Amino acid sequence: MIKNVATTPYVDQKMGTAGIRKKSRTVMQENYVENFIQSLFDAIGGVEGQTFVLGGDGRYYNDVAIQKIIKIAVANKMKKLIVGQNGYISTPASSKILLKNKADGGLVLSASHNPGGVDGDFGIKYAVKSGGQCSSKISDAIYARTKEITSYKIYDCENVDLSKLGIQYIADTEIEVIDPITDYVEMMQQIFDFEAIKALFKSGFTMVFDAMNAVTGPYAVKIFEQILGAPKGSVKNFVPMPDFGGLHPDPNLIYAKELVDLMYSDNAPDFGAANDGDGDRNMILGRKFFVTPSDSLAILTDNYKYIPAYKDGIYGVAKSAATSTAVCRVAKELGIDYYEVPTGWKYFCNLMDSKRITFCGEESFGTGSNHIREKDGIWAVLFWLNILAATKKSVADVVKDFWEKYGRNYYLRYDFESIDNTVADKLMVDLENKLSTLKGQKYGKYTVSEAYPFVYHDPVDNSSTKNGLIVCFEDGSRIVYRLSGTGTSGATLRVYIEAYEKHKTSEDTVNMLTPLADVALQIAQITERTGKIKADVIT
Ligand code: VG1
Ligand code: CO
Repeated sequence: MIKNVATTPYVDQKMGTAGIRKKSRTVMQENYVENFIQSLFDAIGGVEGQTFVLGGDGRYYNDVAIQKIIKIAVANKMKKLIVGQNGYISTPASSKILLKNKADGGLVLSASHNPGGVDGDFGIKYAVKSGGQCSSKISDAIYARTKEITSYKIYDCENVDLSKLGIQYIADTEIEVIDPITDYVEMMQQIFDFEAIKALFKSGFTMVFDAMNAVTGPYAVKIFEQILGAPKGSVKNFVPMPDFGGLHPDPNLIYAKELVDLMYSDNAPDFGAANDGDGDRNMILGRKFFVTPSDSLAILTDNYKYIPAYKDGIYGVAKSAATSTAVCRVAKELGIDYYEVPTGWKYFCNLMDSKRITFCGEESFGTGSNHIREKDGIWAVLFWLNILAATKKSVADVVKDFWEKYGRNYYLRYDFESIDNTVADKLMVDLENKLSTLKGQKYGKYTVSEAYPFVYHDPVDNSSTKNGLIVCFEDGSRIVYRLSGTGTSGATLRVYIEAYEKHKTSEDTVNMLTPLADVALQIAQITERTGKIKADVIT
């Protein structure tokens, strides 16, 4: 019943920042998923005798793609597949399940924070034994294989019933359908002080968690309402839907509008949070108060002692280069190491494996720790709840006290979307060539102190990765330019702007950063080259 099916290569199956990410209609083309999965299996030397974890965020085509993957895995003689019930697993839960079962690999069917639906996006993330997404070396090998594939193997059988928990066999492959929530919840209970958070809710504390009709809904209902005692109804949009109910499941001030409006109204609860499509991103809000992800990472680090799992001490911390330098100040104060890596969670994994870091984060609403090898949305929310329970402070007071101690890094990301790829590439090449001439240049009150391409040397595997261009100014402000690696149409230029103030900590962020944003446009000639006079999205 193993069929060998002849196929022709697709030339665009290259992974970006986090797996392969395409328009749904692209992925729905004949043999598209089949080619990619067979190429992946080939490139890693086959999967005979191996165990994989498999699931997704439930977006459109999750149900079709998962059946194809199961049948290809069976035909390739995989020993065991651990599949989330109904095909669902959040990205952080998948990493946990992979590590717990010592599986060889994991596949998460998700385009993360990108919209879903037939006209939305689809994607596949591939994790290796260590629980984190594969290195560029492996993704390059997979890409090379996709360009030469001529056939794939698939097992000819009925679709597998993924609704019932338990074990079934297809040929010699064991398919175990698991509840994807249990292990994850247990892990959270081991990390945080659930009793303290329960007491907080008992005292009348209120929260709203917006699952954005995506994968974390059932995890959040279980943890926040059923276990911790948040009032029923605290978790909104908790039923995962294939098109996320039309929402763009990106937890930021723009796309999590319903939550943001509530948190800025007079009926705001004490605490608000949201996760993205696959549950690895988080947004944290207080009453009429927004916590930037960069500050969040720094604040969690500064408050590690309140968390049972970390109270005895932490290793270092890491951030992506584009993330603000707030956490670096905390690391210096705590006397721990800090690292700056390229954008993409995979770059943190070697640092975690080698016990160099405990916490890490990205400006793009991602925070996490060495409990798994992915960023973790619910973990970040629980960390905040634990801090609030321990300190009895409001979110705003926690953040303001932090600024008081360390000063404030005003921070925004400006995205210029759907730029012609050639124009975007040329902009970056020309800008890179210009960097060496920028030192000492004055732009209004800003003088360039240094400008360089960001190159990361991994201290563990000695690999080098170039990602983004950095311009620093004498007053400590920074601009970082890079092209997105998760988009599905044209290029997105991301410009990250940061200004540090030791004492002026209660200004308006946009007012503080607009002059520097104008400088950023000028240095890279963004308007001249793209025709855009301002960013499409500012977060
Ligand atoms: C974006 C973010 C990056 C994040 C990546 C995956 O990448 O900027 O910080 O790691 O998405 O996030 P890019 O290349 O578009 O800037 V997700 O939630 O896919 O797993
Ligand atoms: Co995500």
